[in-house]
Amino acid sequence: MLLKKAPDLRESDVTPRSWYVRRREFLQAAGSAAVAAAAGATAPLFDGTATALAQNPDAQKLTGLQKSPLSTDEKLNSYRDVTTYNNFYEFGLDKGDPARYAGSLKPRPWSVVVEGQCGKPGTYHVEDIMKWFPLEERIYRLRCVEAWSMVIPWVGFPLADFVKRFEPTSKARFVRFTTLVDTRQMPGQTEPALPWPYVEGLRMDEAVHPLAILAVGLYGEVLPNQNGAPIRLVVPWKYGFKGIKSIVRVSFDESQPRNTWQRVRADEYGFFANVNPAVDHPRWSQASERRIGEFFKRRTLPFNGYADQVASLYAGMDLRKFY
Ligand SMILES: Nc1nc2c(c(=O)[nH]1)N[C@H]1C(S)=C(S)[C@@H](COP(=O)(O)O)O[C@H]1N2
Ligand SMILES: [Mo]
Repeated sequence: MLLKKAPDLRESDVTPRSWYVRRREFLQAAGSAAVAAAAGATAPLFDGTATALAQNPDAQKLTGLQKSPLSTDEKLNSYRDVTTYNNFYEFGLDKGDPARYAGSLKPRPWSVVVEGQCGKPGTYHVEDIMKWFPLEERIYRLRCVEAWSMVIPWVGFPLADFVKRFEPTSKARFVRFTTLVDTRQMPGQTEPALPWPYVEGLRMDEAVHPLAILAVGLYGEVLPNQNGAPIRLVVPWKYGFKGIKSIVRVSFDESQPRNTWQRVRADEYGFFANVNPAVDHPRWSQASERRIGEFFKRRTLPFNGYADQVASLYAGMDLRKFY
């Protein structure tokens, strides 16, 4: 079966065996609400086509979207691929777990705390944030560190616009993002699969690069819970794990944050996480990738194909050392 990868291709093998042993208890802890939400996601994960759209009839549509010229024109992965093959360890380790169990997440009402080295700290409702900026559709490749990729039509706005609105001071050299911690809404957090909360960060010049966006939707609808509702980061030239989901805190920091995967295994996952076919993961090659829905592998491109736009951010840096 195409999507059954060798065990050495999993981020999850860094996690304690107890997770698997206690998985049954976890499923019980996930509760009936999550199980009910899973009812719509019991069909096979992957049907081998990238065309059949089966969007959620109850989802809120996002209208008046600008089409971004920064989009790729590659063939989209299907709505089903994008919403049933996920990494979101707060809901379990299997690719199908987020679609099955993320029904317990309550993405409205939702507020985001902005703090640190900036002129306008505060707490902001996500509905308000969505009105500050014109929403656009941005079609990007997502390249997971596990050597698979997808093409996803995100809806969002430039992270740069968000950052500038809070007037970061000259001391703000990094932007740190934090995911919700709530074991009721995110039952996977009862397990030590990762150190919670999930944390990610960008250097300020990366954060204000026009390719970096905050996404609030995909396929013209508000984000499904499993994709990081209500607001998540998308940085297309970096491995997918930089794309932190369900953000509750944005902090302007003086020093480089320790992101979650670096904390888990610093020898395998760095702060920069730029897609780089020339630097293998210690346990597998990064030279190629499998586009979900395709049989043959593709060559992985430096910076996930966005080198022309972003390579200059790293001029003079040894990308073997700063992986
Ligand atoms: N909070 C949180 N964010 C997360 C993750 C996670 O486990 N928790 N997984 C990351 C990884 S490894 C990937 S590849 C992308 C997957 O995003 P998608 O499921 O929307 O495709 O989310 C990233 N963001
Ligand atoms: Mo990933």
